[in-house]
Amino acid sequence: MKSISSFLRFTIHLSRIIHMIKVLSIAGSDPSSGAGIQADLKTFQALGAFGMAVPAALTVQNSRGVSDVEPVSSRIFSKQLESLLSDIRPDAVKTGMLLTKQNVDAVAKAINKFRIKNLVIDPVLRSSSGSMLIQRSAISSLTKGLFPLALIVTPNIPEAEAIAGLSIRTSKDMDFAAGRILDLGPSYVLIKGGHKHGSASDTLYGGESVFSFSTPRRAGEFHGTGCVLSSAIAVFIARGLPVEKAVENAKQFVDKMLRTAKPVGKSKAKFFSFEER
Ligand code: PXL
Repeated sequence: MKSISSFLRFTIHLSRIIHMIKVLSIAGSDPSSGAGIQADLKTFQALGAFGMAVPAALTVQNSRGVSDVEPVSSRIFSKQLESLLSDIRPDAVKTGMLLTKQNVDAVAKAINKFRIKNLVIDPVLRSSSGSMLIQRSAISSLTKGLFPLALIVTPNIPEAEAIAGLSIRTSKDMDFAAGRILDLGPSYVLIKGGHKHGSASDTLYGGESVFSFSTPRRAGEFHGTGCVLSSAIAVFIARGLPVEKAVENAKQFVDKMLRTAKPVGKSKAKFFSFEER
């Protein structure tokens, strides 16, 4: 009896070592690699997960911003999802820039078909430089077709305003917007940048209570913060942490990355180096 239970414990220990946490990003490509699938993959790597990526769109981009976008054709995009997911089962999936209605619909179809439960949606609408990263015709598919499948969606304030259809000035407005977003079907919504002044505060709605996560506001203009945050949340969820804990750990990770971020190009925008210090 004793030998069976120690054998079982040994097997569980071994499976923890052998089992890789696998996380998939479905998002846009950013050649400067501060955002998009490239930043997502770096985040997965930094946090010890096996990262995978299906690009939904290409951007023409450098440290100064996005100057053009083009979708990956829905034919080859759908085939990538089908081929990958029929073989490898990710422990969590994160979506970012999806650009077209066809590609949003293809993601919804794949998430349904492969019964992916740990879905993190970063509802990317615009780049910081102002370029549209989603077509107008795709927004309702994103909110009505994909949000209901999400464990958590992570809008910033302008995205939450656009999705909820109201402007957010007070914390009451934010509560109201969160309620409207939760009505679309995700289990949780994290509204980022709750207080525009003072500390960088994000608010998580959907659980038993509302949680606020504050980290110091770091000086400078940063590239890819939203991509890295949602990717880190996906890794911690893939590891089996409850959503509140996953968000807390991901916020701490982003704050650590902000401390070592540096400009890499001709603009002042700071990029994450993924060095830990
Ligand atoms: O940070 C939003 C974002 C997401 N995905 C891609 C991007 C950007 C911003 O530029 O380029 C591919």
